[in-house]
Amino acid sequence: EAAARQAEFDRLIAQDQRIEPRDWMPEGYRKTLIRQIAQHAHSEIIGMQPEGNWITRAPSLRRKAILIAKVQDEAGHGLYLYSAAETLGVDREDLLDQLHTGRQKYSSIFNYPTLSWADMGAIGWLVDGAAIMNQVPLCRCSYGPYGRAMVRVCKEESFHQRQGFEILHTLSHGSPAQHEMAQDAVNRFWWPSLMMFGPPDESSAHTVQSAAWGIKRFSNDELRQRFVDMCVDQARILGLRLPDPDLTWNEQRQHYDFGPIDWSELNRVIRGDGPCNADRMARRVGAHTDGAWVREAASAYAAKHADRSVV
Ligand code: FAQ
Repeated sequence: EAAARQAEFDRLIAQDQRIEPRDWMPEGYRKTLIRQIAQHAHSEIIGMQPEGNWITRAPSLRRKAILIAKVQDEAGHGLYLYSAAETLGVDREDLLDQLHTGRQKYSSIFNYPTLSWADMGAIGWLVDGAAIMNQVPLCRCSYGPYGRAMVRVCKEESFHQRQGFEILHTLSHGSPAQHEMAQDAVNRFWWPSLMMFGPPDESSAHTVQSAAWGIKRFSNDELRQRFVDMCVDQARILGLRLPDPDLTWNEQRQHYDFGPIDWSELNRVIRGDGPCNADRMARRVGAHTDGAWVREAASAYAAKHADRSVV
């Protein structure tokens, strides 16, 4: 019977059909999805912090309203993703506990500080841009609940990306000081954004298996290359430079060549030793502790409500 279940799973994957929560799945497939979806969810909620830093200092009411909406969307993406992870038989409380005790990761990019308003532009343009490049193929992920969650998330991310582009475009075409601020933000966020796609293919532990399972549709390096190619033209429209002297069009490859990435930096940040890792974790754990009374009150209210509906 075990062989028949495995064969049915293999058939669904081979025919590019979806695996749903009640279907049998190999333990490794389940574990990989829990790891990736949980990391993704954690990234969304930790990713609220660098932008939250600028809500009170947005340069206009319009910018403030947009930024609040964006950060709220990120909370929503987190909830969506935790719910998708729960369909695999894990508990949200448990996933949060693993984040808080450093047993699960979140994206390296959110461990960099946001030093100026222009960073809101660079995050929108580059970080959300990289997120879209990585997540559009995930809409076709073999696991149904994750793929479906990605459809809505990607629509919202593309709005986020455009608002970032617009912030940078405005600053870049503003006063010399504003242009300088925009350029400085791009200089700081460019290389960390390329690292978001993960280690190079030859040292990516999971790519081959995840591709075979229809979770990953493209490798880390393939998506990173697409992202570089897309950004070069957009930077031109923005009137900003990408901080890479080696960036050149390669006629033969029909892609841009780019300079070497400092992988030791990515490894350091993933290990917990980036500029803001300690800050981000302290803030997250603090918010969770401070929010305990809200969770208790909500549970008490739900219990009371459940009693009443019985009567
Ligand atoms: N940071 O074998 P691989 C967003 C880990 S976008 C930290 O290549 P895989 C939107 C990796 O998990 C950001 N860790 O792994 C937003 C693995 O860990 P392990 C979130 C990284 O999974 C915008 C190990 O290294 N997006 O939040 C990173 O096949 C603005 C080996 O790597 C997603 O999570 C990294 N950069 O490929 C929100 C997308 N790279 O096994 C707010 C979904 C790798 O030690 C504001 N995830 N690692 O536990 C994915 O597509 C994949 O998981 C990859 C990594 C591509 C990230």
